Amino acid sequence: ASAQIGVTGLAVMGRNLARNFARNGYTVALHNRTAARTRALVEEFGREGSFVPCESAEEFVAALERPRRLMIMVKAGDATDAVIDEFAPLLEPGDMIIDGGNAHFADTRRREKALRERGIHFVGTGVSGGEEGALHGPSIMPGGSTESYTVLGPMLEKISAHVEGEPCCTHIGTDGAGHFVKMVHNGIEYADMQLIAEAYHLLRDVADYTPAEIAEIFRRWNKGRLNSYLIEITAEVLAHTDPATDAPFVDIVRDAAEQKGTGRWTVQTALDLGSPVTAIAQATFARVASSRSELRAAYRPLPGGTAQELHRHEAERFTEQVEQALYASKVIAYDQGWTMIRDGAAEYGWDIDLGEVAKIWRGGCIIRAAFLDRIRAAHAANRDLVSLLAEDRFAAEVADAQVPWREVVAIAAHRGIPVPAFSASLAFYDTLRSQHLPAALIQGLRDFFGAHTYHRTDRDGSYHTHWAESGRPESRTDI
Ligand code: 2AM
Repeated sequence: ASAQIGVTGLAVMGRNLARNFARNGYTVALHNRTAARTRALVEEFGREGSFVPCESAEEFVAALERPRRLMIMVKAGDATDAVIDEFAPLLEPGDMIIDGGNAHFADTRRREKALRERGIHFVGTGVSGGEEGALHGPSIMPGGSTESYTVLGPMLEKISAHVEGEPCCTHIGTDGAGHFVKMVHNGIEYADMQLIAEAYHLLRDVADYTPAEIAEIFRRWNKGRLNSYLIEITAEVLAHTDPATDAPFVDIVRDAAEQKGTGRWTVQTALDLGSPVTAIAQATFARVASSRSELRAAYRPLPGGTAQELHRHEAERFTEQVEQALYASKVIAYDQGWTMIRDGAAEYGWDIDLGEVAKIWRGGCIIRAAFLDRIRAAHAANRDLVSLLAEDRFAAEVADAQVPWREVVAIAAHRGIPVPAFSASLAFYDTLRSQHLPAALIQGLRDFFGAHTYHRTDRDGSYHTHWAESGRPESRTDI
């Protein structure tokens, strides 16, 4: 036994993580259902470090130092269960199975419980950053026991991305906490991308800029408070021309967005938790709607808004307004994500440090961004922070942005340009800001048709009004 870690499942993510461990000086046992992949890795990259290629499961397990650390990098779902079933009988109490795939956190909770009963640590781990991240340093979100993190943490921290010397890896919480947080990361990613896409749509259709000009605008924004990986690559994609046609790349791509499902999981889970992740939900639905060609065909003949030409100086002013709207919406979307993490932690009993989540997303992952530093600082300064908008600086920024934000959403409505995530974020801001919400009327309607009762502003207790008879309220707590 000579390997500190073993990786089974050597498709691109597993292969790159295995190489990352090896490049960081660890001896890595390699295994794959189809042995050809194992051999290919060693042939191509064997010189990068110390690998122990293994053909059989027994050989693989025997190659691992104790406590064994066995990382599974197979397709999420049934394959993960199949591989666990294959390896668990070969392991001993104290050994660790690390699932670095994109598992649903509920599956991770189930697997962790089953393996814990056999004395095996199951560490469901979010890994973000795609192929490049896996190789050069991803953001890593391990769940599982604290005990497992003591052994595994230093290795994961070593191969993770680093920002200002700090690793983008921390113990998130027990059992499924890591995969839960990874899921919310992806939900936030959906919202961020949708907001960026809406900003592009507005600059293109209202300000009449070309994709190349908009690329320049994003480049400029990337030097300011919006500085982030997604803004950076937006500029690159918009600046790209299709070599086959010389057309802007964005114009030759079909406008039907796809998804692998983590955004959908986030929204489904948010409904169960009662977490109002409206920007993430709108982003997810916007992708779905863009792909419903039969519905788009039915709606296409319908009238839209009215267009007015903008003068150049107006276009420049509008661009600044869009930056404000984008920033404010982004703060809301991220805040909703953090609320959901807090809700998940409360529901499942995870002790999640919300500032640490921001810390480990500063590098390696898709939503890495300068402003995560400030989210981290806000949560670190106040561990009971309910919302980013309860922090002075974020509150001031969003307050400063609110007039242009409203103008941008109004212009979009006038023009008939869909901005579901911008407007959902603004509506969320106004909902939570309002002194009075029409929820009072909803309660009245519920009481009318279903005797569902309501609470009064002037007295404690539950009340039901005798709508058909006296119209008098009757206390339901008294009876
Ligand atoms: P393969 O190379 O033998 O197909 C991504 O699909 C990775 O998961 C691949 O390494 C693949 O192995 C592995 N994989 C998928 N389903 C699997 C299963 N049921 N058992 C073992 N490995 C599996």
